Order: sequence, then structure tokens, then C-alpha cells
Amino acid sequence: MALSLSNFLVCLLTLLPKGLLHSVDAATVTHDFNVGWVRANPDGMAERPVIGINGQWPLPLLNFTKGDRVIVNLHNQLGNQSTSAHFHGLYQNGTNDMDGPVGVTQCNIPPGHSMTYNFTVDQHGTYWYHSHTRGQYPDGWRGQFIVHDPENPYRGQFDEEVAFTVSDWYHDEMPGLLAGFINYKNPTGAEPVPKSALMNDTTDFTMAVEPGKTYFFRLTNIGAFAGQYFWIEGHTMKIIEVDGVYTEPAEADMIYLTAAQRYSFLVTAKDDSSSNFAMVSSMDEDLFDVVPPELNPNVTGWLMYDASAPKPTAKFVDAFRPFDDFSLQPEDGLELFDHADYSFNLDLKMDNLGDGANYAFFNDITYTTPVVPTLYSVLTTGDKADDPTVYGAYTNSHVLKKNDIIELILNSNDPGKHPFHLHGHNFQLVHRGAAGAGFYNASREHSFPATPMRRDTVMVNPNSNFVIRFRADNPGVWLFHCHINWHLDTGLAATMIEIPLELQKTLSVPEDHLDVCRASRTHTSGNAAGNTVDLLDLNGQNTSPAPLPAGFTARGIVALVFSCLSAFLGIGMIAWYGSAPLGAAELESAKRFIAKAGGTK
Ligand SMILES: *[C@@H]1O[C@H](CO)[C@@H](O)[C@H](O)[C@H]1NC(C)=O
Ligand SMILES: *[C@@H]1O[C@H](CO)[C@@H](O)[C@H](O)[C@H]1NC(C)=O
Ligand SMILES: *[C@@H]1O[C@H](CO)[C@@H](O)[C@H](O)[C@H]1NC(C)=O
Ligand SMILES: *[C@@H]1O[C@H](CO)[C@@H](O)[C@H](O)[C@H]1NC(C)=O
Ligand SMILES: *[C@@H]1O[C@H](CO)[C@@H](O)[C@H](O)[C@H]1NC(C)=O
Ligand SMILES: *[C@@H]1O[C@H](CO)[C@@H](O)[C@H](O)[C@H]1NC(C)=O
Ligand SMILES: *[C@@H]1O[C@H](CO)[C@@H](O)[C@H](O)[C@H]1NC(C)=O
Ligand SMILES: [Cu+2]
Repeated sequence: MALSLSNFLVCLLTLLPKGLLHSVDAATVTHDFNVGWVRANPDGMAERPVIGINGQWPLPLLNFTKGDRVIVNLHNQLGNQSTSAHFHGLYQNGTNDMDGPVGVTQCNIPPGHSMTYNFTVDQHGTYWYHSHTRGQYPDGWRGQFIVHDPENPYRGQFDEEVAFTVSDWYHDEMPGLLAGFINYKNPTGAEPVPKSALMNDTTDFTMAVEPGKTYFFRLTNIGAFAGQYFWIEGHTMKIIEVDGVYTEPAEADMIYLTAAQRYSFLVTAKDDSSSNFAMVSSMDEDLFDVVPPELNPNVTGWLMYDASAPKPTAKFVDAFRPFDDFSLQPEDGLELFDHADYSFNLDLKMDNLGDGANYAFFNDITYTTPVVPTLYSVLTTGDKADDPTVYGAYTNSHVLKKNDIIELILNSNDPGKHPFHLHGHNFQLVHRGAAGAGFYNASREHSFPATPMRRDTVMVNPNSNFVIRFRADNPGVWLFHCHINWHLDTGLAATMIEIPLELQKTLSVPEDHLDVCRASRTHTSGNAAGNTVDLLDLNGQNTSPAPLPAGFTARGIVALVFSCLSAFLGIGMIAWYGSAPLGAAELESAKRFIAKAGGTK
């Protein structure tokens, strides 16, 4: 029996492993990022220095194809700040050292130094990139990262794909804002309120559309703090992806994106092209302790059917009723992980420490960057890498075993909303309490969704809880943290040490990463304290500020102490206090002072 040539080719193609075929079109895409200061005025209210790339801001939209190898040569030309890059939502499977968070998987890149990020993207969807150096990304160092999917299950259903962002925006630079925020003069931890909202980094965003066409919109909240309500007047959104996970189509009139979340949706343009339509994004003012009267939380953009027609003013909506993402179904139908092999709680609270400033805590610990980046501790502590003690008392480390189903129960004892992000994974959201529900009660009967929604960033409601599950199948050190920049910087983070002994065998850190550590004088071996001999001796580890003396914990009292002190002792005394943390003795005398003045009850 003879095979014709074409039949032979068909056989060959069917027999070839699928991966091999894909690698044929996988490309290596190289970007040089010269990170430096430029000036910008995106809201038209204040020109300011922002962090740009290659002299440009807004930062470029990066668009790859699934399977591509990405090389980013990062050159720090800021002159006065260290930096780093994180690619939000990418699993970095096999390349944990390319994940980016400083103190977790790498050292800070000092001015004048360079580092190469080199990884493949075997994912599709809507992601973003940003600095993961303390406090830095809201100064402009954030942009979109799209992974195009030639096999998008919805590919026949739209004509064009476009991506844009929403964000909050500040007029002051982060180092100054942080110094004022983490400060005894701000004992309640009131976060700086943004000055405006941006849509695709402007307040005058327009998007040309053609009648009757269907658009695939990818929307990312690249903000520092504010969640955003988003809607398009006169149009319905058909959600098809969240955080890189395709969903069954779900219709929505309004969506809510926390900082760091993404939604993709199809929008069909009207057949009539006579008028333009407003798209509105509105910052969630519930997050702001005090709403300044002059603040406009809204930004309007337009679907432009006719460039010569007017841009209508946005209509007011009387209530925000966003789509509930809990009801989404993943398109791949991945079923509930119906049991957990390892379950743990992270209980959130906000409180003051002995320096008088306000901090965030998981299980009474405020995350403090270790002396040795945690990944380097994994790689240099041998068998002891399985023992969480090695990672220090201030990193909230959990060691995860290969292929275990992990259950993380987040309980919030705080009236704020917090968007939590897990690096290295997406996760199933199996339960989310309503506002005020309190802590999760595991002994109660809970009915979980059969195919839970998956994403990589999810919000906990005020004084409530959520439960997420994922499989530990990605060796690495993965940060779990609040994506409100203010809260990450006051310690709202925990560390997942996933399959550390396998990581030791499979990962080798490139020399240029270690050069960066030498340049920043950061230790790269031993436990969290840099001890390479006695791995369980944490002497010398970085610690958070000491707690307030006993009986002196209420933030209200702290506020009172300082308002009284400033009234009685004057400016000179306050300036002195500003330069040194408070000792127990000072607090004691302040307490006695107030008691005498009859100030406390
Ligand atoms: C760093 O330099 C830029 C550009 O000169 C300046 O705008 C910024 O305030 C400086 N930041 C710090 C923290 O010194
Ligand atoms: C990126 O990593 C691959 C795989 O380890 C390696 O072959 C390649 O040389 C690296 N490229 C650069 C520019 O570092
Ligand atoms: C990304 O590139 C693909 C082609 O590779 C294109 O079809 C798609 O529209 C681009 N996406 C964006 C958001 O630019
Ligand atoms: C949004 O901004 C990015 C970066 O400037 C740009 O590449 C992209 O095309 C813009 N999106 C739309 C829909 O215009
Ligand atoms: C912002 O939009 C909301 C919803 O339409 C509206 O209630 C509010 O008054 C607007 N604020 C300003 C300052 O326009
Ligand atoms: C948790 O639920 C169980 C079973 O419903 C109940 O008996 C128990 O009182 C609950 N615990 C708390 C702290 O609410
Ligand atoms: C990582 O790669 C391993 C081996 O290919 C695979 O089994 C696992 O599912 C991957 N995990 C993630 C989160 O991509
Ligand atoms: Cu938070």
C-alpha cells in the first residue's frame, strides 16, 4: 500500500508532539528598558517627574504570543533610586528568579546597574508589569503586558483587540508620601488619597470604533490604591477573561476592578454612528479615610463613532452595582479542588507599633524584608530549606509540599477592602464572605461552587474573609500580598516556599543577578539573618519596630499623646521626636502626662 505525499505529511504532522509544532513559531522577543526620569502631566493638573522607559511615558504596551521567550534587559538609569521589574500574573514556572520582588527572589538593582529578565510565557491573557521595589510603581513605573493567544476560544467572535488601563494618580512622589504615611503623626494609617483617576494614562482617552464591529477589550487596573467601577454608557460588556483565565461569557453593565485586576470583555458597537458614548471609571471612595472636597474620583473616555461629533459628558449613576465575579465560570471547566492537603489562616489587622506609626499584620506579624532574599536562602540552606524557621520570624513563611492542594483562609479584622495577589499561580476562589461576616468558620457547612472562578487577585470585603485553593505545582518562592501599595509597604505580605528541595535541584541563578546583589551589598547565602553556619539561629535578622508598651496599644491614645504633646511642648519638641523612634520611657512619660491632664478615659 503506497502513501501519497500529502497523506504522508498529514501523518507526520499528527504524530509530531504538539509542543514541537508550537516551538516552530515561538519567538524570542528582546526589549531594552532604560529606566529613567521623564516629566509628564497626565491629568492636566500638575506636571511632575515620572519613571519612564527609554525616555517615554506612558510606558509601552508589551504584546507577546503564547510560547514566546521574553528578554528584558533592564538598565537602571534613575540615578537616585534602586529598581526591579515584576511581570504580574506570569507563573515563572522554572524561572522563579525572574519574578522580581526585591528581598523575595532578587536584590534591588542600584542606579547604574543592569539585570536581565529571561523567561518564556506559556500563558495567554491580560497581564501587566511594574516595579517591585518598595513603593515605586505608582511613580509611573507600570504598563500593560498582553499575551496574544492564537487559539483563543472566542477568536471568531470579535473583529479587533485593544487594550487599555485605568489607574489612580498622585501629584507627589512616592518617597515623600511614604515618609508621611508611615509616621507617628499619622497614627491611624490614613493612606494618601489620589489626586485623580486616569484612563489609559490620560483624562481625555478616545477609542475609535466602527459601527457593527465587535471589539475585544482588555482592561487592567494598574493603580496603586483605588478600586475602580467601570462602565460604558449604552453598551453591554460580555466578560470572557479575568486575570488570564477565560470564563464562560457573562454579561455585565458595570464591573469593579481592584488594583491589579484585569477583565477582558466583548463589546459590539452600535449600527448607528451618529453619536459618541462615554466610558466612565470611578474610584471607589470607600477606600479613602477622608474624601477631599475638590477630588474628582471619575475619569471619562469615549467610544468615538464620529470624530467630528461632540464627546458627551458622563451621566451620573445613582448607585454602583458592579458584576459579582464570584459567579464566573472558568471556560476550561476545572472543577473544585474538593479537599485541602494543607490549610492555614492569615488573619489581617492594622495596628500601631512602638514607633507610633500604623502597620498591617498577618497573624500579628508585619512583613519585614529579610537580610537574604528568601529565594537565595532556599538555595543555600540544604535540607533545612524545608524548615520555615530558616526564613525568619518576619516573613510569614509557609513551606508547601509538591502537588498538595493548598487552602489559604484570609480573615480580615479591618473595615477596609483589600485586594490580595498571589505570585506564581492563579487560584480558585471557593468562598467569599459578605461585608461584616467576620472570620471564616471552617466547622460550618459550606457549599462551594462546582467550578470556582479562578484569578490571581481577589478582594476581601470589610471585616470579612475569603478562602482560596491552588495546587502546589510550581517550585518557587511566591509572595502573597495586598496590592494596595500602602499596605504592602506596611507589611501586609506572606511568603509561600513551594517545593524548596526541588527548587535547589532545578534552579541556578544567573551571574548578573548575583552581580546586582554584590553592587547593593546584599547577602546571598544562609538563613534570613545571613547565618550560613547555624541555620536555625536568626540573631541579626531584620525585625519590625517593637510593639507599643503594654496597655498602650489603642491608636486613639497614640493620636491623643501627640496632639497634646504638640500643643504643650511646641514645635521644637515635635521636630526632635520626628528624628528618633519613641522609646518606652518617652511613651510612659507621655502617658503619665496625659493622665495628669485628665486626657484619657
Ligand atoms: C530623583 O531624581 C528625580 C529626577 O531628578 C527627582 O525628580 C526626584 O525627586 C529624585 N528622588 C529622590 C528620592 O531623590
Ligand atoms: C535565556 O535563557 C535561555 C534558557 O536558559 C538561555 O539559553 C539563553 O541564553 C538566555 N538568554 C539570555 C539573553 O540570557
Ligand atoms: C497583539 O498582537 C496580535 C498579533 O500578534 C494582535 O492580533 C493583537 O491585536 C495585539 N493586541 C494588542 C492589545 O495590541
Ligand atoms: C493605551 O495606551 C497604550 C500605551 O500608550 C497604547 O499602546 C494603547 O494602544 C492604548 N490603547 C488604546 C485602546 O488606545
Ligand atoms: C462621579 O460619578 C458618580 C457616579 O456617576 C457621581 O455620583 C459623582 O457625583 C461623580 N463625581 C463628580 C465629582 O463628578
Ligand atoms: C462555627 O460553626 C459551628 C457549626 O455551625 C458552630 O457550632 C460554632 O459556634 C461556630 N463558631 C463560631 C466562632 O461562630
Ligand atoms: C509548572 O510546570 C510543571 C511541569 O511542567 C507543571 O506540572 C505545572 O502544572 C506547572 N505549574 C504552573 C502553575 O504553571
Ligand atoms: Cu490592603
